[in-house]
Amino acid sequence: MPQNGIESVTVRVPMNIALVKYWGKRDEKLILPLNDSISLTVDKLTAETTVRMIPGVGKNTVEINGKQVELNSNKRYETVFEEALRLQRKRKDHSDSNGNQSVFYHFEVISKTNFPVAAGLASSAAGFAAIALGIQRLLNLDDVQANRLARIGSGSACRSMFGGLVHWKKGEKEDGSDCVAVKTDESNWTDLYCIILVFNDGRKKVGSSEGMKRTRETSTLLKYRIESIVPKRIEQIKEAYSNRNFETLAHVIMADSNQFHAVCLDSVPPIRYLNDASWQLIEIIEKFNENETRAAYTFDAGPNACVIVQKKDAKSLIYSLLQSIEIPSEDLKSAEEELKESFE
Ligand code: 2P0
Repeated sequence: MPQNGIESVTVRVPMNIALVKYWGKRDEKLILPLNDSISLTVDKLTAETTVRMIPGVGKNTVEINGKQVELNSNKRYETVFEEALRLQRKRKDHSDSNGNQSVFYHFEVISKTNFPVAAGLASSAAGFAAIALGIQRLLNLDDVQANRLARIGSGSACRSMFGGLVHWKKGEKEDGSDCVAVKTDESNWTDLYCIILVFNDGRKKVGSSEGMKRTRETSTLLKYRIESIVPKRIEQIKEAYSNRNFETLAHVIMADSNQFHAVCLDSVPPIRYLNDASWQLIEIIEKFNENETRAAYTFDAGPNACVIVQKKDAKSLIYSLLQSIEIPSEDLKSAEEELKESFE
């Protein structure tokens, strides 16, 4: 142990964007959600992560984009490492790659994301999914164990491990054994693009965990959303995705983003994640969709937008965006040239 003499692995894991949002936990320790959620994997935004499992007692360390994470104020990492060691101890073989018996290990994680961390872009999802996948390889864990490991790091991380459209089922059991993420459609809809607009790459004022707790404790709309809205929307997304019905997919995505922000506003004190730029983007998309629904916006716990569009409409959407933000003509020209290269 670690298995196969491997003590260090590097994995690259993508982020995911929720189409029907997860918001609210029924168990904060096990990270069990109040509702199912469903997400699309964004292949090009990744966390490349090296996980080392080092024999002997020592301090765990996590570095993200060149900065050490303060593990005392970020307990989730220790929770994941402790759970990994618990799983390892359950195995019969406790010897390391040299055949030495050892039950003590510590972890070193070095992660690099190619997108802003903690700006409502689900960076923690890709990060914890990468750690879980790394530990899975080191310890030969099964997929359910790895999924749980990702989830107790960050709930939405369990949706980043499969690619394509992923359904995170809340489950019913108290121990969380039926709370798992599954890939729902074997064939990926490959010409869906996700265009990310970063309006603010700073840390958000109300973190997701705190926001979810506040909403669960104070919102009167949340219960209605969970019981009467989410289950239908999950089915609508699955059906629209498998039928490649973009119009229905887009309507459900936008409605659910709006409802998620509505329950945030319905919390006490209210939580406001969208800013003026986010609202401007919503208006641009409404206009772009005037004659035919060709794009869908969705916002997580921050002002940055993710716009989902089919490949055939991506270029015209970007032109509409560039024109709407009135940038100087030379910049527009160079942006157009870059675009040509990206889409041809
Ligand atoms: C989601 N979000 O479904 C929702 C939509 C943000 C808005 O999952 O406390 O970082 O680690 O379980 O996963 C962000 O919350 O929260 C999130 P924890 P997480 O993607």
